[in-house]
Amino acid sequence: AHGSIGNKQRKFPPDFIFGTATASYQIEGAWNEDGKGENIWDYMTHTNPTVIRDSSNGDIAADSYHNYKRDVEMMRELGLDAYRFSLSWARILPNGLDNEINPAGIEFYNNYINEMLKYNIEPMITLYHWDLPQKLQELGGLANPFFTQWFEAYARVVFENFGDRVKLFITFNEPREICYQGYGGDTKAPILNSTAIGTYLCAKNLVVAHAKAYHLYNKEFKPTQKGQCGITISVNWFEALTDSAEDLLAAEIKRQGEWGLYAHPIFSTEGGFPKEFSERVAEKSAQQGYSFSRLPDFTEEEKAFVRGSSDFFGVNHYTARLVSATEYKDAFPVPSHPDDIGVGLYAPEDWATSASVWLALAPNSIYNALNHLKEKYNNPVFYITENGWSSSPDSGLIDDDRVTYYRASMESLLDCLDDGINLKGYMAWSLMDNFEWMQGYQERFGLYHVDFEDPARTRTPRKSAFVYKHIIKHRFVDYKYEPKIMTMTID
Ligand code: GBH
Repeated sequence: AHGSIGNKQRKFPPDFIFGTATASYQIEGAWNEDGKGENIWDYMTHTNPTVIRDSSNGDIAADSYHNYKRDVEMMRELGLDAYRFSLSWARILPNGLDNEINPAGIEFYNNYINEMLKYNIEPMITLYHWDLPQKLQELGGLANPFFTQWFEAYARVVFENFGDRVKLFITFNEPREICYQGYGGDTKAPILNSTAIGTYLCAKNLVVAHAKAYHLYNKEFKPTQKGQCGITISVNWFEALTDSAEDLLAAEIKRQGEWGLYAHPIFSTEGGFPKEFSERVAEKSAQQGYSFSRLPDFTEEEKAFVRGSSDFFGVNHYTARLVSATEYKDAFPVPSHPDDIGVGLYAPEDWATSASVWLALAPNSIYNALNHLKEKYNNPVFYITENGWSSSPDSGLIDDDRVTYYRASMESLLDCLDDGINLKGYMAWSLMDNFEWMQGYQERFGLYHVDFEDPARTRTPRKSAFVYKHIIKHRFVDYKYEPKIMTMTID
């Protein structure tokens, strides 16, 4: 279905929203300025710097706190319809709770939002993109059931202050990365390494916290503010390596354990955690000598509260893997979340590779993932809230591999639209190079290059920025377009 069909050039409808995405800790810097409190990334990178590949941190990052007008100028250069960014919880509530609100934090986000609105760029706000106030982590963070109350209180402050102008809210970015990597593992703050238990406590509390924020918005704010509130889940595509019954089941279990844990309670008609995966964890827990399943239950009341609690399904999609019941399996520790899933993963060698070990260009994988979600969850409204490609720090401005990746993504989006998938918009990750979590500044995802040696953090458009701009403006993928003199203008 790729390219033009006959003479008919496939086009994006005029109301399809194109944007870019970023996250507070990855771009803002100003980690202790104007009353901001400490968060778990400040704490981890300061007390344990070597967990980051280049021992760096987000103290300054792209310094968007001081460069926000330049950020908005870049959005205008690209001709974006929307911009997705996240709020630093501890910049707004330094201790995490709502008894103390930091006016400078509110003012910063007001300035950022107002600058976008001046140029008709629609802000899309993520409330939580991984930077929990450290004070709340000391109380257990997302493993504490009271987290749901803390998050609801924070959400109220956000809706009250910004909801008059912001109409698209995302509660959480990527529950799986928060719970599996941060609480289960040691590849995100707070590096808790509680794989068999922490992962699942976090999963339960996170979806309930999401639902609390959703219902709060729905009851108290939506009637006057008239916006939408959703969640963003990382949904890479997992397909069976062969057609054997074992591999087909392995792929389904992988999908359930990977994203179904978060999507099923919210988007399915029956609610709760996915069935086969829940049974598997219950069985293993019993074999392992636990008197309870390591995966917590929902009460019927909780199930009903969480079910349907989202106006849209935000999807972060980057890549795919083939799944096998028997091949390519690592030696998983027992008990652990990977052992609960218990499958092997494989990326074919002819998939182009990026600067990130996990990120390969898989054929038409946006379509494959969304088509699956459409069938499973009755075609909700979708946004692709992240999608992008990494290069090495010295790879320069001519990023042909990123151009290839984005063009492939565009074709996949058009396949989604052709097929009646309810897809409303697409956010490229990322507007600019930023602090890439455990990889520090060693992997770059930006449409704009950022010079991290330069105190001004100068931003320069890459070739991919011109190509993306051309797509947004002309609403189709023009393979003949070749930016030669890369001078950016605001059209
Ligand atoms: C997104 O996660 C994040 O939302 C964003 O902040 C981030 O900058 C962007 O991706 C690019 O990474 O190193 O083998 O342990 C995407 C999903 C899942 C990608 C975990 C990195 C680490 C795999 N992420 N994965 S590994």
